[in-house]
Amino acid sequence: MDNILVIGSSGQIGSELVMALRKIYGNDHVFATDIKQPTPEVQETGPFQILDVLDFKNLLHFIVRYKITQVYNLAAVLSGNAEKIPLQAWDINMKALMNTLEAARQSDAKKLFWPSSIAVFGPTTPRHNTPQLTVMEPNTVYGISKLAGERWGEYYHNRYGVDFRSVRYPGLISYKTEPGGGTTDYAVEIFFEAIEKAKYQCFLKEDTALPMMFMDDAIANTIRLMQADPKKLTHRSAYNMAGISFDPKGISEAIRKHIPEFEISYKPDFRQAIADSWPASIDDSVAQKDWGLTNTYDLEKMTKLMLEKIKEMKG
Ligand code: AKB
Repeated sequence: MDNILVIGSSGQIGSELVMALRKIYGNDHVFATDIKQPTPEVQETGPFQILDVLDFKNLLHFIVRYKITQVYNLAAVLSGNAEKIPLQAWDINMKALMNTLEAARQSDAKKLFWPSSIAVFGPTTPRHNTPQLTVMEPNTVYGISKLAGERWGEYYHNRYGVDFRSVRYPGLISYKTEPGGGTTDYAVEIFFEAIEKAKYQCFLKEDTALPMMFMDDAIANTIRLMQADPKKLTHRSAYNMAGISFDPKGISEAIRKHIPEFEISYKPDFRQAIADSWPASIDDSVAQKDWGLTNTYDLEKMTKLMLEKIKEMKG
């Protein structure tokens, strides 16, 4: 029987991943942890504990005490925030990863998921349909930490047999918990503001296309990768994950089909340069072939659901 530890369970991915894992593995077998309070759903359905992944002794103690066999480590400072505090962001992102890699090496929690990002690519990477293996020269703090993390994950796999698995997440779109400090956050904010104010001022230019994915697909694919036969995994750094590709103009037109009076304006800030260094679209055929990555939401389907759910939530 697997016991699963989710680190960063109060964040945008963690709060939904915990619920999906509890459905599969049972409430009592999925331990949610974070330095922030959880969502009511996470709190009410199973174990939650405050745990700082930067504290190695406590982390290892937790893993041994609760006989953890799998870890999902989602703790990270995202791209926009990392540019404001470069050295701290580097320390936090790297230490959080290294602590879980070391804990995996020293315990039975050998299976480790850690999210990489499209931020591992940079301005010299082919921008369209970016291949799995290509030039990688990220020029953001977050991207540099993600690329270094991928290399460390593969190293711990090859050297110590840690069952490290990772994907390069595109921007993730969800309505339950808002993201914090990323460059793709606009694609979540826009839905909330469309409903609340029927207008949105975007911090990226209208034609800045980026790869994105609806959270349900991201969660299903993450669990699919973790359940995949290890013999089928040809990459132990991180797999490209494409989802759908759109720009602010495209998403605003999709919203206008439901809210005709919706207006968008553009005021690019420092995050424009980050977005400009990232791919506009990604090729994830290797992940499709190795472990069956699938995407079920297109822009229209996602827009309709996001607007319905946010309206419901706002009552
Ligand atoms: C960010 O914008 O920083 C993240 C990411 C693409 O990794 N959403």
